[in-house]
Amino acid sequence: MLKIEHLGIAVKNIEQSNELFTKLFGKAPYKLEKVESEGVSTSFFMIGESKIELLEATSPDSAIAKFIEKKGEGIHHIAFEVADIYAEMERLKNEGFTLLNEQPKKGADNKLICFLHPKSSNGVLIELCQEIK
Ligand code: CMX
Repeated sequence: MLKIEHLGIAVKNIEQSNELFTKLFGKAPYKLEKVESEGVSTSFFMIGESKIELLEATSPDSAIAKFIEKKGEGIHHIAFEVADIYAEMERLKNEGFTLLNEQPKKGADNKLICFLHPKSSNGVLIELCQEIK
């Protein structure tokens, strides 16, 4: 793994949270993007070299809706940038981690992504991501 690419935060209302986090960071999000396949509306803030992603559910069966219902708003996942997502998925599978998708999916912010089940990583939802070139 190369670095933490972003932290994902689940929010109930992304418009209100964009205002809140714009005040917190002193700058606006650089990108707003809906990812229909994941049932989320997202925004991305760049803080130095680090990114924060806010996620609001766009449907009641989205992972974010379920998360907020169960745990409330808060940190949802940690995403790590990898050089070769296929190789890293194979490596982690062989190490005993549970991959939530067998093939990389297209995620927000121009990335190929794969999630690891939080039950196989001490209760933390991990995302692998690789920039689509
Ligand atoms: N972090 C830590 N634990 C989590 C979690 C999260 N983000 N989401 C769910 N869990 C926990 C649940 O609380 C539950 O724990 P308990 O068994 O102790 O109650 C456990 O994981 C399993 O939950 P579940 O009810 O069996 O499964 P869910 O339907 O809640 O699904 C998960 C959980 C991780 C499999 C699902 O959310 C998933 O597939 N996530 C990957 C995709 C995703 O998160 N997409 C949205 C973001 C997209 C983007 O970044 O663009």
